[in-house]
Amino acid sequence: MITVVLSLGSNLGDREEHLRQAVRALGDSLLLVSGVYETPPWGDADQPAYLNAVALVGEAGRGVDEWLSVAQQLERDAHRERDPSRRFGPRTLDVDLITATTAAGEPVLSDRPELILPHPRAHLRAFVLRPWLEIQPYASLPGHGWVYDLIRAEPVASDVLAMTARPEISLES
Ligand code: PH2
Ligand code: MG
Ligand code: MG
Repeated sequence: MITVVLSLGSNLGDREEHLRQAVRALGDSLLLVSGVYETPPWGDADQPAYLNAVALVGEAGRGVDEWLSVAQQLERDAHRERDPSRRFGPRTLDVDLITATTAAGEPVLSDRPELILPHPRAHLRAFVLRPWLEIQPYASLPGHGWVYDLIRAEPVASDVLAMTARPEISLES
């Protein structure tokens, strides 16, 4: 079974409910889910703060392309509207594939434009790395090293300090 690390983010509407709905829809394929963090917008400062979390998922027979379809369906279910002029703009729900790993522990790599794995900006994003570390303390990002080291290097380290854990929000049902 291929396992996939998914990043979940929301900064429009009922952010908590968008994350909760997505996790609920993952059903039995949900293996682990992190806590929720309030995070300042990254990449495009002119938008509301995000709630972010990370999930580890896997389902027998499901490859990375099927997981990309699942992610896009979850976004559609949250009525995500795409603004082509704002690549890093606000959204009801964003579900990104961060890494995928085979049963033998090998990373699944992809450089097709519709699906780049590992995610090309994951190593720069505290809102991905911090919750990921929580559920997989020994995770590494292929090409970049241990997540534990990545979150201690600038500029990510400063961004981690600007995030707030929201322990009162639980995505586990
Ligand atoms: N997603 C973006 C752009 N900026 N900033 C934060 N804090 N969290 C996100 O999930 C996020 C972002 C586009 O994918
Ligand atoms: Mg994204
Ligand atoms: Mg996305």
